[in-house]
Amino acid sequence: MSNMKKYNVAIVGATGAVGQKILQYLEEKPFEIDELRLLSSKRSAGNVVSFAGKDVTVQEATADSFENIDIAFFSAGGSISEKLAPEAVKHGAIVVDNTSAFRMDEDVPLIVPEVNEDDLQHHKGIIANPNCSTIQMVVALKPIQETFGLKRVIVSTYQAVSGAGLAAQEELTNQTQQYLNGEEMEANVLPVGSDKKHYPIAFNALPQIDMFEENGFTKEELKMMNETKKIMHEPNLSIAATCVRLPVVNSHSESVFVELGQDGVSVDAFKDTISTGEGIVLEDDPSTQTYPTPLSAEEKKDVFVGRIRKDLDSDNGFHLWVVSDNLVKGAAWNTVQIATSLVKNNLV
Ligand code: NAP
Ligand code: 12T
Repeated sequence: MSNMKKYNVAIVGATGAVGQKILQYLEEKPFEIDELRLLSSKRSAGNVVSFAGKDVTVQEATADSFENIDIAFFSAGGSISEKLAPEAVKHGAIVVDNTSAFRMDEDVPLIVPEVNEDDLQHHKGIIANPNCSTIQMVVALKPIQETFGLKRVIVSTYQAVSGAGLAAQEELTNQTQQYLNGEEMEANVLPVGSDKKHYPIAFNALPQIDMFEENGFTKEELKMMNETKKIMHEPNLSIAATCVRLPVVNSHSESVFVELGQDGVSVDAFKDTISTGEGIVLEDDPSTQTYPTPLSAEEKKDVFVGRIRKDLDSDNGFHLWVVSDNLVKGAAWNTVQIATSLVKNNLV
């Protein structure tokens, strides 16, 4: 990289599922780091984490944690971002926020670099990383939008427990063990830690991710719908989502139905367009049973697409299956890509 300036970086939520992955991608040196400040709650303060061969002691995140920081990654939940991101900005840092706190604010760019990198130009200190399920879908939709136009999207998700944090991952492991031992499964975290009821996720499927809203959709579903319109600059797109949690550890899968802006597109033309999309790997061959799965996508940075079919009744309708690692492209890798783009374009 030509720009050899070194940056001071903070990670709020460094000990969490997403924070640990951000560390992993920063170790690949997308840009030069001078100081790295790892922040968490009181609980993990004092823990020692190794980064690029050096020990770094985790500190409690407070309003004063951001002195001299250039880039601050936030991944500790929405309420912590609401409280501390403005403090980081006051100290001159640029915030890349992984929570839903600021995503729909008009002043906050909501960025997937393959789709709308240019929206970074008018940032005011806070940049939002979209929801994991939104990110992988818009990467797949981008080449379709550009080549054929988009009229309507209907998506159903098959989401991994890792999206709900380390506690949810542990809950799946424990319940699986309990079930196999013939014991009663204990449920305390999913579908939503703070909601009234909890259901087992092991050997199950839960049609609730995040809280319900008055209109019957969950917040996760509404995030997918609203964030997609904002990122793709398609305020009038018809879009509906159903979000379901499965007993899968990592990687979200999505069954997506799209209606194109034109009729008569062939399957071959549609596949060609998908295969040229940035950040997309086409894995699609029924004759060899080739299609992406959560396990095949794990730890990879790309969005994988397969099962492309033309609808049998609607001449502008196509079906596709979209899989990506929700902690990688869905969270940590996308935030590191955003920071790298800020550095590259002298926006820090
Ligand atoms: P996690 O594994 O539960 O980790 C939570 C992290 O936040 C830990 O580092 C924890 O520190 C820290 N934390 C908790 N309370 C804190 C406080 N009061 N002050 C400072 N730090 C605190 O969760 P995760 O899966 O990494 O997710 C973290 C957040 O990222 C989520 O709440 C969500 O907002 C966001 N997220 C976004 C996406 C996406 O779609 N892009 C995906 C997943 C998560 P301790 O070790 O001290 O507890
Ligand atoms: N409820 O960043 O539970 O908006 O999988 C990401 C993942 C919210 C978010 C999950 C969630 C977000 C989940």
